[in-house]
Amino acid sequence: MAKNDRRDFLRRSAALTGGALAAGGTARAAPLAVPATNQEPGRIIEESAYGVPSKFEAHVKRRRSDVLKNRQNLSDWSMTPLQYQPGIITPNGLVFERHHAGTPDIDQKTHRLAIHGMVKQPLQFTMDDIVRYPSVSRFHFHECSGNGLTDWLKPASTTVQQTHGLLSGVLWTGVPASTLLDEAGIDPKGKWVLFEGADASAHTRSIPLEKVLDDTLIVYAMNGEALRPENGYPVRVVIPGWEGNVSVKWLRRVKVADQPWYFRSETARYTDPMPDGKWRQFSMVMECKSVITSPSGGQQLKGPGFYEVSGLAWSGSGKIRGVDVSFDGGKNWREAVVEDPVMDKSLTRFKAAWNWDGTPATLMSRAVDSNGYVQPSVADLRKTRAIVGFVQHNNVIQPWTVSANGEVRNAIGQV
Ligand SMILES: Nc1nc2c(c(=O)[nH]1)N[C@H]1C(S)=C(S)[C@@H](COP(=O)(O)O)O[C@H]1N2
Ligand SMILES: [Mo]
Repeated sequence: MAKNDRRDFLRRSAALTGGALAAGGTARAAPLAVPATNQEPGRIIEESAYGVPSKFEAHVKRRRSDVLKNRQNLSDWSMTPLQYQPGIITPNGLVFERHHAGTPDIDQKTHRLAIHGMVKQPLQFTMDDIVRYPSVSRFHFHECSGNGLTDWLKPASTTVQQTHGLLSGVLWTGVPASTLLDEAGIDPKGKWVLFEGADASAHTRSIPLEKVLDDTLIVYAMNGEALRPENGYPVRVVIPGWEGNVSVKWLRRVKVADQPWYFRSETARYTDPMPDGKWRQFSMVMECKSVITSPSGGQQLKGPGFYEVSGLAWSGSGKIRGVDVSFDGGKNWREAVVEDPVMDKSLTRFKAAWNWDGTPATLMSRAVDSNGYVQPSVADLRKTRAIVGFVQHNNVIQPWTVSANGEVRNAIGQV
């Protein structure tokens, strides 16, 4: 940029933002005081320690839901603090957890994975065997089908962590499931694949072979290190774009058959009520969804002026094509900037400049995916779904209201 251009750009940005002051800076001419940290040496390197965040970030942690409190903690979940996450990657210590019977402690040296059923050659793998196969690393969102189930029709939760925090963005590393199945040799009559966990729930799902061969991964690492115990150490399944519960953790068994098994997780659970009174099964794709993470519920704006509205969008059936945002409860919509990289079945970051005039406002985002599927309102979704009780697969538009005093509140069902 030439000098004049740059000055011009800065002047235009300042006009848009109303100057640094309005964006929260405290402009003072006085020189900075020299802090104590400038005057004495800091801590020395601890070679054996695993790095942890600053003690001043202790509020950034996974939390349970405030709405559904379990009396026992064995079938439980904790949620990702999306309001504090910049970008599209969730650090491993903040990836949400969901398990049906606690986290097992499994030694990778003794763990075994079996492939059997309709295959030419049943096989058993050690972890050493698995990591010898050519690996792939892929960015994918990870979302529980129960994400949002407490907040369909009226606000129950306060923060975006509680409304949308059964969601994380991860770089998964592992072996394509097709590689291991090829090794065993699939019987041409094979159509479905069972995945079973080594935890006390022996969590099990039936997955169509087509999806397994398409993009399913047998994963041993997340975000550059071994899986965390709570996320499936030493090995789990990751089925991109599908509801979290099909991504079986602590994987010990893969079986091929010509039909699904109709497990409890496919009959009594993980089914959705429909308007005609029937229940739909095998509804595994997580449809296109978005949410504004900043500003979001429980936050407090510091007076009128410039705000960068920012959020996450994702779709289980493709890429994010675009995101529209509204500041007036859906009367007017404006295109947000979708930030690179935009990847298949991955969290995507969007941003929009907003000059808040200090009057009450309602912020909403609406994502469209590469198939042209538009994120629905509750009214839209009610045409095809029955919303009664704690229903799964909630991908409706999330409104946040900003009051004149700057308080941001969950306004689901209010606009
Ligand atoms: N073995 C096993 N796998 C499991 C589960 C479980 O309880 N046991 N829970 C499932 C559910 S409901 C979800 S949403 C995801 C959560 O994965 P995470 O804890 O890594 O976020 O794991 C799935 N895989
Ligand atoms: Mo889940």
